[in-house]
Amino acid sequence: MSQQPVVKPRTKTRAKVERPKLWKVILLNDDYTPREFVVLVLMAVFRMTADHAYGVMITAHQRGACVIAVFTKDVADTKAKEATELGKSKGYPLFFTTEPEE
Ligand code: TYC
Repeated sequence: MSQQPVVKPRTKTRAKVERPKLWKVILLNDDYTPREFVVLVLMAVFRMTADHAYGVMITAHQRGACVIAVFTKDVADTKAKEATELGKSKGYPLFFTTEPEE
């Protein structure tokens, strides 16, 4: 008796679970907002330690911008807006923006 290859149809399907796209929150440098204020905003809105906030602030100050963290779009937009508003409330041009991660 000759052997036949057993060919099983693959009928199993696997649900595709896509991860939500993440968005970067970016801090932009400006010439007017005091460094200490930037640090306070980073600590308040992004729950950073003083050291981490200082590092992020100084990076933005020296390079023009610094990626702060990634979140889902809603959270990134809300935090960027909240942080920008804090600066605005004191008359500072402090600005946070968001962009999608590649
Ligand atoms: N460049 C500002 C100054 O010299 C400080 C500053 C740092 C402002 C980072 C914004 O994202 C910023 N007072």
